[in-house]
Amino acid sequence: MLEFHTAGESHGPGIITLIRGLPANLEIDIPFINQELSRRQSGFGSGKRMEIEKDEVEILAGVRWGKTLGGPVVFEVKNRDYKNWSTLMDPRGSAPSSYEEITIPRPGHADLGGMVKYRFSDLRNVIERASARETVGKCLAGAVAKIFLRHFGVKVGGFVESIGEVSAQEELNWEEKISRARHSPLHTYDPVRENEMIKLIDKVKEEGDTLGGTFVVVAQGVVPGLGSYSEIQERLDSRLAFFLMGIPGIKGVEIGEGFRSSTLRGSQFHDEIFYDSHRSPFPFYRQTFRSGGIEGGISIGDIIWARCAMKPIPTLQRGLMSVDVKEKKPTPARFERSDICAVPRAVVVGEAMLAWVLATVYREKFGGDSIEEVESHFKDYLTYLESFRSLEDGERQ
Ligand code: EPS
Repeated sequence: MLEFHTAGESHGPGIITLIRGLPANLEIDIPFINQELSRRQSGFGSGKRMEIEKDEVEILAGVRWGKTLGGPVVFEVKNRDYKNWSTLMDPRGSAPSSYEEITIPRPGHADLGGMVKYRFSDLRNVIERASARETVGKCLAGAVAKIFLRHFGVKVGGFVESIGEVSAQEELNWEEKISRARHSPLHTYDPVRENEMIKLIDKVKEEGDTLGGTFVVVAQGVVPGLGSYSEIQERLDSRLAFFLMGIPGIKGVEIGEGFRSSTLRGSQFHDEIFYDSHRSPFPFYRQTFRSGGIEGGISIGDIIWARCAMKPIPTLQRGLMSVDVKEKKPTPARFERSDICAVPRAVVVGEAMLAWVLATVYREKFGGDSIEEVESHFKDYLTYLESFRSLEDGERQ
């Protein structure tokens, strides 16, 4: 079973990612991981923190001379900002003789629930782990998943579709949207709407407010037959929804045109099935992708895609009304340096989670202790998929 865990606080020494279940001999492409980490840091709408951090991975365990050893792998990304917090966030020692506890929870944040749950008097204890800084670890796991998926020809991408009330509208295919988003400061594909989005972010910033939006994540080259209708834990759609919903700030997830499907007739929604003996390895295909490439919890061998809705960041310069939990007095929520809009960065985390879920199902279906064994089992499966084609005379060996 492929699993990842993250540890670390926003202003602590660093973020740790532990991955279990990787096959041995998988080459860990460090420049690629760093590139993914830096994509997560780029995106218009970020606050001052991103000027401090330049995330770079270090490997602490499980890899020798660039290749996995088959045991748990541990990565660390140091927090450069820690040097400014080394007293307040020191893992050793004790609290300084005088410091101010944070006692005003922000509406929409984990502050109040976390304080009650863990019996904290200082909200700093909640803020630090609930921070989106933790998504460094999610992106790292996703980058490793993408490296693993290269062995099976799977590519994962994504793009921002809307910021606040402004939506990208240009009619383009998946490839074009993904490739344009790679070069856009908002990770979107429609330059005209992008200008409007940037203006909107600037305006909302001046108003002391924040913004949400939507993004889409897409996987190409996934074979059919991953996941299962059989049990809830095995469904590819439920597993994808779980990991996408687990990204901080995500309030809605749909697979394909999930919400729109409720308003369409069956004849308008379902993707009809076609056959072409020239398609390899699998000859059955669709011309529309409204199901998001998953039917009955199983991949159908076409593009897989999902859309996420992100709420506006709960840390507002113009603090919303709250209550000081110590004084029990109505007080505006306190402002702590934050981002205005995190949607352009969240899409990178979304891609990471889609890649992660796909890596887990590939890992389960094809087993193996080394990448060589996984590849060999995968090759057998491709031969099986080919058996659905009736080969033309020239193709027969
Ligand atoms: C975050 C607040 C900001 C963000 C941070 C998440 O940090 P700070 O409080 O230090 O200004 O920039 O995100 C990251 C540091 C990151 O790397 O994503 C929050 O409150 O969640």
